[in-house]
Amino acid sequence: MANLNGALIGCGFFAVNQMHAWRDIADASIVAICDRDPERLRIVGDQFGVAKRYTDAAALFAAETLDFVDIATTVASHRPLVEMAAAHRIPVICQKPFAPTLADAKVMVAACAKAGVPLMVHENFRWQSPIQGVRAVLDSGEIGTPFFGRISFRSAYDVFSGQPYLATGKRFIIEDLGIHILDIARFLLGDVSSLTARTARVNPAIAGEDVATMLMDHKSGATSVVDCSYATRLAVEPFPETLIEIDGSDGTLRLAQGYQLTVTGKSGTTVRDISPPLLPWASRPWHNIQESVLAIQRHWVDCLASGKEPATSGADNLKTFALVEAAYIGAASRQPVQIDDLL
Ligand code: NAD
Ligand code: 89Y
Repeated sequence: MANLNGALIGCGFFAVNQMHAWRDIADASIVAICDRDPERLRIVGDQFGVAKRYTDAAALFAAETLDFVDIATTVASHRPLVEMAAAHRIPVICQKPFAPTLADAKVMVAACAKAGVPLMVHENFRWQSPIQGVRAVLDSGEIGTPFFGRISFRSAYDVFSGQPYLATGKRFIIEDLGIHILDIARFLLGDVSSLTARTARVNPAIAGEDVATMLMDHKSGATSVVDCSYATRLAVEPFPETLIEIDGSDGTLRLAQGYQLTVTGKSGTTVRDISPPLLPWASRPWHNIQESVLAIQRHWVDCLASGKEPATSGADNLKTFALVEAAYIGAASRQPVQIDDLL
């Protein structure tokens, strides 16, 4: 496969993981980087040996010949940057949350479709190997047809020290973290027809909600509970593990803390440790997320080479984003929200 030349826009806290992962992918290179903060540009450029550096994305697009662009800025800049990529007909990856609102997200997906450029949202949690392991059990038919799921992320990890902006937004856990857990629910149990939500703010030092509980009807007939909290102190801090319970017509699976997967199904009970690998550049407890960054970026390169649509394409992500929007609407109204009415 020919080497793909990419550029990274946004050289902040999380982009460092993306840069490490790009270095591990033989068929792609980051040839230019951009950040409006010259200090971040210097740090990431020096760490990864990238000479071409821009403080202005428009200048980057004007000067470089690119096979793709990887947008790792925070949400406010996603729409203008994705639209800029579409205008230059450059395939684009964009970090989650894809947009500030579902209306913006729809416009961004339409702009890329009109320009004929591939668009993938960096929705990486479903690429974590333990989550892929759960999907493989469902695909094997061992537990039959799922009728119930609980996808749970409860923690008191201090995410604000690395990402201070998370403490200041009116929206917090659903938009930032719940978006991943809702996407995992879709990945495992299929698309959703309706959602009921309740939220709370426990930490008085932040502006948004840090607890969210969502009940969903899936189009498959399954029911799920997605529950997220950054106000839950436990004996052993589980960050950033997603815990999963799925009951099926022929058995059950449980992904418990410590990446222990118990499957009781047609052939009896098995217990396996499906811990993610610790990549050479990764560090605990983030290694689970870091491994998924490599997996999703590899998937992008495969998709560009084969012309396949990415699993978390912009169009796919609208269905996850609609769940985020529905959760905020439903938490405010205390009424169930029909998802197809939003799409
Ligand atoms: P950050 O604030 O540390 O970094 C963002 C960088 O983008 C900053 O250096 C900023 O100067 C730069 N930037 C902003 N607007 C720009 C523009 N228009 N042009 C050029 N540079 C610009 O933020 P972060 O914590 O790295 O988060 C970035 C994104 O990654 C967020 O959307 C966040 O939700 C997401 N994130 C994803 C995961 C995941 O697992 N997928 C984990 C953490 C963060
Ligand atoms: O920003 C969030 C994400 O996407 O994964 C975990 C996180 O860093 C903090 O909630």
